[in-house]
Amino acid sequence: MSFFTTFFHWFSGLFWTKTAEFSVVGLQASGKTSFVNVIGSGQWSEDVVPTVAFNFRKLRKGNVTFKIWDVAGQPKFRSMWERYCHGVDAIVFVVDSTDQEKFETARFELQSLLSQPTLQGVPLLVLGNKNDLDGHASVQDLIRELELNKITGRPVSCYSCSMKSQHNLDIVMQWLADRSH
Ligand SMILES: Nc1nc2c(ncn2[C@@H]2O[C@H](COP(=O)(O)OP(=O)(O)O)[C@@H](O)[C@H]2O)c(=O)[nH]1
Ligand SMILES: [Mg+2]
Repeated sequence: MSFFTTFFHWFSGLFWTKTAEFSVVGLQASGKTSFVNVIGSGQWSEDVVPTVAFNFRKLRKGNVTFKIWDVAGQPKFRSMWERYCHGVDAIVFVVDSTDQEKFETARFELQSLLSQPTLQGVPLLVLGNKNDLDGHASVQDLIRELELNKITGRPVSCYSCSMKSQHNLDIVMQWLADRSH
């Protein structure tokens, strides 16, 4: 490599940003839009308008540009998840960890999504949201209920967090930044 090529690589590295693209899916009212709002603007709001179809958001943290698809969770939109998850660097699956009655549906939807051949190997991050509320499921509970230990062929992580108190969101953002390239 010539001096100039080496110099160019060093120089561009100072300004170059890396990119991580991910899709946020999960049942309705689990906190997907709240997540995107909180990481985007640091703003927590009690009233979130239910998402119709999807929102796209781009934001920059340090030298990482995040491209985020926030996909609606109502039953009629779930068939779109696969399309939005295709080709991303990570799938973020948000669960309301206080809504035990919906764990079975969440497991079914998550496992169906992951069984799509187009999504093979895509890393998965499961967020057990709303841990500011009493009676929320722990990470251990979520691993069992969503059968996360049966998932093979991709990296899987699960964190308990809260969009409201922003608990654990720093670890979550680091996990996502680590998927950038
Ligand atoms: N207590 C609590 N409520 C939350 C949290 N995250 C979201 N919510 C509430 O849950 C409801 C659904 O949130 P939203 O972001 O619209 O969910 P989405 O349908 O998955 O996009 C809203 O009333 C939010 O205020 C959280 O961490 N703690
Ligand atoms: Mg939403």
